[in-house]
Amino acid sequence: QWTKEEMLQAVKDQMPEKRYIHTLGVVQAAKELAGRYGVDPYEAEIAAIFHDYAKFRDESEMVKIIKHTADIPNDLLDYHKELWHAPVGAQLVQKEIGIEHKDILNAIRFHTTGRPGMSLLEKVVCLADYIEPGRKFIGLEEVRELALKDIDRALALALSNTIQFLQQQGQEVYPLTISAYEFLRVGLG
Ligand code: DGI
Ligand code: FE
Ligand code: FE
Ligand code: FE
Repeated sequence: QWTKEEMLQAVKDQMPEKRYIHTLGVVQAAKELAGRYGVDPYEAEIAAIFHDYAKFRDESEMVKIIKHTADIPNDLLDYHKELWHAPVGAQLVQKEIGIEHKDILNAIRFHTTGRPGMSLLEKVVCLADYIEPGRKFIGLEEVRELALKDIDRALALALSNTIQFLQQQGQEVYPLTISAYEFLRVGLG
């Protein structure tokens, strides 16, 4: 139904130029990871295009959507606003763009926190968001190198870096972020 150009334009309309450039970086990184790990490159691309779709929606609209959407936990409202755009984005991409593909919607929904038992597509989008070419985090080069060899180790390190960073900032870490990390770590043995 939608061409790639139309999807990109729909996203571009939602955000400032800087965030759109980030989105293009995530698309590139997600396609590379998809190729490496045998994920459908088309699904990875669509999820990456839309992953930050709701990033600049009004706070009040996001609150409304979280309250009214049965499968978005309301406890998110007790945590940092930065967490809201991921599940709200999945909901809006379904309603406004018409995407019904569950795995794509989950990749958008969990791109910020991760979750235990992530699908490969979810991992690709979450990791791509962290390693895209425009990012500058401490320890990012190590995650980029790991991403070439072992997606689980790379994602575990990315989540661990994020958790450490938030704790250093005195910010509360959402329990799902912790359990996503724990789940991956147990899997690594
Ligand atoms: O939307 P992006 O900036 O591309 O990246 P993102 O969706 O991964 O993360 C947005 C922000 O959310 C980022 O600054 C880190 C923060 N974040 C991730 N997990 C948690 C979190 N913030 C809190 N307070 N708690 C978390 O568990
Ligand atoms: Fe995001
Ligand atoms: Fe709810
Ligand atoms: Fe992002």
